[in-house]
Amino acid sequence: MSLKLYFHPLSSFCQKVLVALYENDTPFEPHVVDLFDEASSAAFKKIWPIGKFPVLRDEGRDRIIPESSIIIEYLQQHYPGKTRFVPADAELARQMRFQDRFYDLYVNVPMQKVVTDRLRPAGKNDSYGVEQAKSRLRIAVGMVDRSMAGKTWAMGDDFTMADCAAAPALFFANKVMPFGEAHPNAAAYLTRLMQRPSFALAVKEAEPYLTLVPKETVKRAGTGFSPR
Ligand SMILES: N[C@@H](CCC(=O)N[C@@H](CS)C(=O)NCC(=O)O)C(=O)O
Repeated sequence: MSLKLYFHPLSSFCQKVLVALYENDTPFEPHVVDLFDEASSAAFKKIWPIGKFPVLRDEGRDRIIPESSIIIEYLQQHYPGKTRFVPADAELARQMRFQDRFYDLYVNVPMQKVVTDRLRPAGKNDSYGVEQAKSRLRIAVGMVDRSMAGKTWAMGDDFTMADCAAAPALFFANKVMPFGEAHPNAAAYLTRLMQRPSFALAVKEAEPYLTLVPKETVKRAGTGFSPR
C-alpha cells in the first residue's frame, strides 16, 4: 500500500487527517505511534525529528508529509475523491485556509494546552498558561458560535478541510468546556460533525483510548470553565 499514516487514534490533529482519509475512502496503512513508549517514539522521530503526529508517508512517491493541513492538501492533490477539501476557487480556498488555521490555532491548540497540562509531572504545571488557553478557547468558541449561525459547514454548504479541523477540535473543546445552551450554533455544528460518518468512525476508533484523557481536567474544567 502506498500510503502509511503515523498517528494515534486519540490525537485531535490525527483525527483531522483520519476524517479526510475516511471521507474519500482513501486506502492507507495505519501505524499507531506510542509517544510514551521509548522504542515507538524513537522510531517515529527518525522519520520526523520534531516528533509530532500525524505524518503521512507516501512510499509510491517517496514523500514524507508532516502537518495535518499539508497532509490534507496533499491528499487533495494526489488522491482526490468525492469530498473536495480545498475549494477550486482561489478566494474560497483562502477563506477555507483561514478557517482551518482558526480551528487549529485558536481551538485545538488551547484545548490541548488545558488537557496536556494534566499530564505533566508533579510540580511542572503551567497554571498561568492554562488560564490564558482557557480564555482564548472561550473567545474562539464564541466566535465559532456566531460564525456558524445559518451555516451547515464551516464554508457553508460544502464539507472542506476546515470541517476536518473543526470536528476533533470542537469535540475535545466541548469536553473541557461544555458549550451548553450559551453556544447553540457551535453545539449544533458539533452534533452535525459527530453525525458525519467519517468523524463518527474516528471517534469510535478513539473510544478504547479515551481512558487516557486525564479525567481531572474534564471534571475541573466542567465546574470552573463554562462559557459566558
Ligand atoms: N501543527 C501540527 C500539530 C500536531 C500536534 O500537535 N500533534 C500532537 C498530537 S494531537 C502531538 O504530536 N503531540 C506530541 C508532542 O507534542 O510531543 C499538525 O497540524 O499536524
